[in-house]
Amino acid sequence: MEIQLWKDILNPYELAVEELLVKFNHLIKEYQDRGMYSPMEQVCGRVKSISSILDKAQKKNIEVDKIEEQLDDIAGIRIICQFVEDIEKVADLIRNRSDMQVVTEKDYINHMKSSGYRSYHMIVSYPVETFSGTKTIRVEIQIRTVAQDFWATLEHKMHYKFEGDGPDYITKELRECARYVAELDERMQELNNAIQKYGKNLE
Ligand code: 0O2
Repeated sequence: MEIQLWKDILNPYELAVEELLVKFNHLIKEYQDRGMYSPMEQVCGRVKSISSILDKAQKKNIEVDKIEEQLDDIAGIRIICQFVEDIEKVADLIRNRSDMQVVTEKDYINHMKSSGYRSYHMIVSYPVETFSGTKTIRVEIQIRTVAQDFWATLEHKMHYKFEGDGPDYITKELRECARYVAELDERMQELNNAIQKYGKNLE
């Protein structure tokens, strides 16, 4: 496919990522301005590179002209939370927005992947105003804790380094670390709840 054609395809996805970053970051600011705790700690986003779109399409047997129709994560937003309970709050916040429509949800928080990966995924449809009119595209939103993100970043690095076929001892060690991450998240959540309760009792 010609470069100009790729540019035309990816433009709306770039716009969607830019807009959603502004919107979610503004929301975080609104929480801060009101002196409230924000369930979102940090937001980042990206548009998949052409080479990784083609790689994924090949892996999933998707024809090039069906990529837009069948690939859900050309545009991706990642929302990082402090605590596990924040994840559901953020998912709810997204479900209640009028500027996007939830298409599917995947709960890898309660249903951890065999790799040890934990995250909450939502595919939303989102309209953008482009040169050639309104275009509604799909965006993948990944919601996870700081600790889950730390783990996923390292595992992703390993996955790419060894093209999905990492040494057994590293894969095993990563699974072990995923268990520690889950335990850490749970204990930090309990600690936070205890701190909140103690604060309320003092009041
Ligand atoms: P990248 O480079 O991050 O974009 P499916 O819906 O099952 O047919 P798909 O689209 O792979 O197939 O869905 P899934 O499993 O929800 O994964 C979507 C994205 O979640 C992945 O995109 C990763 O970003 C992340 N992810 C899923 N599983 C893992 C995992 O085991 N480890 C890590 N680190 N990330 C994971 P890409 O395109 O695979 O990668």
